[in-house]
Amino acid sequence: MTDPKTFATRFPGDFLFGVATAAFQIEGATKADGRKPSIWDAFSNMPGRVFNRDNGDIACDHYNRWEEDLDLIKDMGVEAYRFSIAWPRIIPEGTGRVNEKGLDFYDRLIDGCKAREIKTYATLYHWDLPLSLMGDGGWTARSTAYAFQRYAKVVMARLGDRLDAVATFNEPWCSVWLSHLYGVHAPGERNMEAALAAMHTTNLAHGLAVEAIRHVTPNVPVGLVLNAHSVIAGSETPEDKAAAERAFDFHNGAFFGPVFKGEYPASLIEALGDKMPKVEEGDLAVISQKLDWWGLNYYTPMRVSAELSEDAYYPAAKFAPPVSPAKTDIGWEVYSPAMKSLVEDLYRRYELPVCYVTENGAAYNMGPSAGGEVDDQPRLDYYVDHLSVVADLVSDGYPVKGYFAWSLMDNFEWAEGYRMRFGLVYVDYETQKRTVKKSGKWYRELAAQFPGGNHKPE
Ligand code: IFM
Repeated sequence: MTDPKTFATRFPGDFLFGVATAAFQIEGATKADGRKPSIWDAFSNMPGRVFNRDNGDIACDHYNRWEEDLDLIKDMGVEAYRFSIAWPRIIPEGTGRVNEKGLDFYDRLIDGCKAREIKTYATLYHWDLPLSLMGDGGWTARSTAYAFQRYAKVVMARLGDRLDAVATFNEPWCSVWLSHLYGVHAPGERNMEAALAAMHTTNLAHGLAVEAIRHVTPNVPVGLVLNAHSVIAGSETPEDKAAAERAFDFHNGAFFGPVFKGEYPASLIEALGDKMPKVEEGDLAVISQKLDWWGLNYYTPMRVSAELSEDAYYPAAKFAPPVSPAKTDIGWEVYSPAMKSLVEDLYRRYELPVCYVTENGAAYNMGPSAGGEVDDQPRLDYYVDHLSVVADLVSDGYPVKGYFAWSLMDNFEWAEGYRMRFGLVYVDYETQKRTVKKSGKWYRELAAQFPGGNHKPE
């Protein structure tokens, strides 16, 4: 086994190690203290959308067990906790009435982190749009961007003084393409025009929120978390290479372009411009305000080849077979070199600020043995493999400042329900017992090497 103490020497002393979660995936208590439904409550209660018709009603019961969970984080020795704030707890109908009890919960959580000397990295939107906003069209409606700006303002005014960093959105690729084009995530739409509208509203909402955050809490570093895709051509043919470039524009450029360059990719505009919503004057300037940091969520590469059929629609790219035989239980190829080339490519293409790896991890579903131990060696290997890439990036001079493992504990894995387990900590959903897995113990030893972490030097 890779010795965590030796491994730690590959990172600078001020490198930040953390763990990440998201509200809907762990909190449960979906009806408590004035929370109203989100699009994920509705989606998961619809037959055929989520495996086993699992929902977020109880999840990890973190809403009630947050103190125990913060103790777990403290015990893991990490310096920071990345969590998300649930919009439907704060402004239950999306617009209008502010729910103080919802804010109180995050007040307690953040104070709990501070009391344990754990840094707070909050995300404002991790996919739980208040269901009421669907009445106006959800993310396809421009008005949702302004509702989000107000929500950002409310959150920052109450909680911002104790946040170490804030992200506007988590993985717009998922809440836009996966949710409005591929129909896999809520609200389950499959329509290019709707998806393009969601894309622009989301980008605009990000920019408007940055404005609001800077106005209310100018000292809180603000960023955006993107699941950038490492798009790799399935072969060296010019057709496959061109397909990979189009796929890059579609999957990455739709977000990186407006945010970091103030423009949508030319190939996207050329192919889909007639289906795009109106981009109003000034929108791109709002969207492209300079950020303090950005977050990379990386799991697996995206291999593509050209879709040559006559009626193929943009980006006319289909998935190509994996190269590495190793797969996680969710079926994702394990291939860490793609993480390195992705970061290099992104810094070549865009002017990016400092980066945190805000998510990385693997689904392996093994549970406790008779003795109660969870031996998840493949997850541990995945972490070593990918953290090794992060260490190489840092020594090559890329400004990667920290790493958050996804996830602290097993949780509601969206359309996969509870069957896919990404945690460093095993959750028994019957009893809500938490058991630190072998990978969690290893991560704890790694994090403990960092004097900047919550383990103070003797
Ligand atoms: O569980 C998700 C998380 O909510 C967002 N990033 C990817 C993870 C694994 O699928």
